[in-house]
Amino acid sequence: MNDCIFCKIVAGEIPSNRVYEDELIYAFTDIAPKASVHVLVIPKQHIARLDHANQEHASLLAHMMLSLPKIAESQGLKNGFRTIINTGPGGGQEVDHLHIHILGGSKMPGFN
Ligand code: D5M
Repeated sequence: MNDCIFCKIVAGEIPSNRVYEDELIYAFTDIAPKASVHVLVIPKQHIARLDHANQEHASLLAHMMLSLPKIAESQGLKNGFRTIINTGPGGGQEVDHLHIHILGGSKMPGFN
């Protein structure tokens, strides 16, 4: 966990472009955007992957989900957005700290 780059972002040890923060979650722009708006929403608590979460994390996960629309709208996505959670190597997860991608605007990858 100490080597987790997203934990270091939460701690302010690695710079990030913060777009939202509260007591439980932190949101910042993706360093390699795949769309004109590309934000990552993470729990401040280290949870490596979605499939490492359990019932103890239920309220935190709900808070993350319910925060997505206002974070997206704050970034100008008034007409909807896409969310992606990559889980494990089979899901293409590269950073082992749970994160929800918010994508919107042009050049969105994935399913249509
Ligand atoms: O997505 C991991 C995402 O994390 C990927 O889109 C790049 C992004 N990333 C990696 N390092 C940083 C920093 N330092 N700032 C902002 N964004 C970053 P995954 O779902 O794991 O493939």
